Amino acid sequence: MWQDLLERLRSGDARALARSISMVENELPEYELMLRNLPSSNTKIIGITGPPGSGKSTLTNALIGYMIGNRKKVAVICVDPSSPFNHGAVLGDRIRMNEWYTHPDVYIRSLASRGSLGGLHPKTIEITDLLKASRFDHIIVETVGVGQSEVEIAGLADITIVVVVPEAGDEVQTMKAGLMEIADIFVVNKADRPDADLFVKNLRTMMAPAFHTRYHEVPVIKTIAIQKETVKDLYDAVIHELHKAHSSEKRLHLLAEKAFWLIQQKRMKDVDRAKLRQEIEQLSLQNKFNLYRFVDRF
Ligand SMILES: Nc1nc2c(ncn2[C@@H]2O[C@H](COP(=O)(O)OP(=O)(O)OP(=O)(O)O)[C@@H](O)[C@H]2O)c(=O)[nH]1
Ligand SMILES: [Mg+2]
Repeated sequence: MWQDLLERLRSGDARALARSISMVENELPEYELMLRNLPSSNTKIIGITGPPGSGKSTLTNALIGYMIGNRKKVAVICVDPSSPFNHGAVLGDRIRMNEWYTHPDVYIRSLASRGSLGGLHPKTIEITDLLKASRFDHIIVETVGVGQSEVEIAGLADITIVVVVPEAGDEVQTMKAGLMEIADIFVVNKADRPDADLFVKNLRTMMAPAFHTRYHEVPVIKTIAIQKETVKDLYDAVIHELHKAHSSEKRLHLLAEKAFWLIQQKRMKDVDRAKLRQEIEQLSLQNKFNLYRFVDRF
């Protein structure tokens, strides 16, 4: 019964959470009923994105340590691009966050993304809402900043951390514009590399209010994720930005983004290219095809 499952989920039962997630993932009977009855929640979602290999999982691992140290319960979702290398990525995350997999206050789950072009798992919103209904203080969603996923994460997370690594001097200029726009916090990881300071300086100049349209300066934080203690500044910045993200303006913006996405999913549910092609072929054979009459019925 979904009522019973939901009740156990709300009390923080990890097995009920795992079951609810697979129910939603596989659209098992009653999953929609459960979603329709989720309580409202104030738990915030922290998005972490950035180029492949920039150290997102290592940073997340260190962040979990800080959060646990502050007696918080943490859930982490890792969205992996579903490519032939998928297993490698999942394995990578597992190794990187290895020490937390069995901790009672930590829940870690990997989800495959929609396709090789990136983008989030189709049920990411629903799954994070399940986490919000359970007893977590922090929810972290890690996505690789390729394709669409970084844009989508910004529409889902209350704050977005963009993780980059120092590159030779001028290359800051060539950073994907999309990543610049969505960052609430910039992390320059692998600061043990030479030129890290120069890179940070260039990035700060670029992020200064005069250079972009945002009303506040985006913090740029240097970390060496493999040395966990360097993550303290990041943790403090996260807490600071989470307080700022509490505004009703941001909340409404995110809810509208999520509603838009879910409506889009719902409307497009039965529309698929192969089926369209088949129907068009049928109509064409009968010499009845007109593109505009055809799309009218959707
Ligand atoms: N030198 C150095 N290496 C680091 C640092 N942080 C992470 N690494 C290494 O960089 C590699 C990639 O780290 P991950 O944490 O897996 O990076 P990721 O961004 O999660 O990678 P994907 O999820 O595959 O995109 C690993 O070998 C880490 O040990 C750092 O601060 N300095
Ligand atoms: Mg990773």
